[in-house]
Amino acid sequence: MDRSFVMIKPDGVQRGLGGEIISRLEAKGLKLVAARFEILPEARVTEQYKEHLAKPFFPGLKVYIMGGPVFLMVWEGRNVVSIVRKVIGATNPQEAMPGTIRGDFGIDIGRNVIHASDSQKSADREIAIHFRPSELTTYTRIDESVLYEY
Ligand code: D4T
Repeated sequence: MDRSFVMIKPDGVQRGLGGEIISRLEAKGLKLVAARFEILPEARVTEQYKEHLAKPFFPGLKVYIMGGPVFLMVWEGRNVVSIVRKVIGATNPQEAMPGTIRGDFGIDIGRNVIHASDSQKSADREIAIHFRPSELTTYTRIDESVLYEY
């Protein structure tokens, strides 16, 4: 089964959106297999946002991401990476469609509530940054036999 890395950012945590976000992913049929609530250390923020280190928005992004606790999760399901990207919506909440998490709950691009991996390669890389393999649980959700056609 495929896996994706999802992070409720500090603004999402502070605004009390954690339960709503988890509910949406659970209701979709995705399975939570790992989670941790913490303030990220600088080294993991730098690793997570490696591709953006030279961008003008990076210093502000780092201060914001380290400014409070985040909720790190690994979700599992068939095609989970592309499903979660659709559920969270466009990076800029002003362009994100209503019905998506960013479309419903955000306004500024620098406070876009949630992160999710944008490809399977990114997902594998990001999961490995934040979780040890032993932290990823394996279990069968009781509704799996009716969720999937085959
Ligand atoms: P993340 O990684 O947070 O899920 O966002 P996306 O994958 O949807 O978008 P991204 O990598 O292009 O941007 C990473 C992160 O940087 C913030 N950001 C981005 C910002 O503050 N200003 C900007 O101009 C851009 C492009 C928001 C998300």
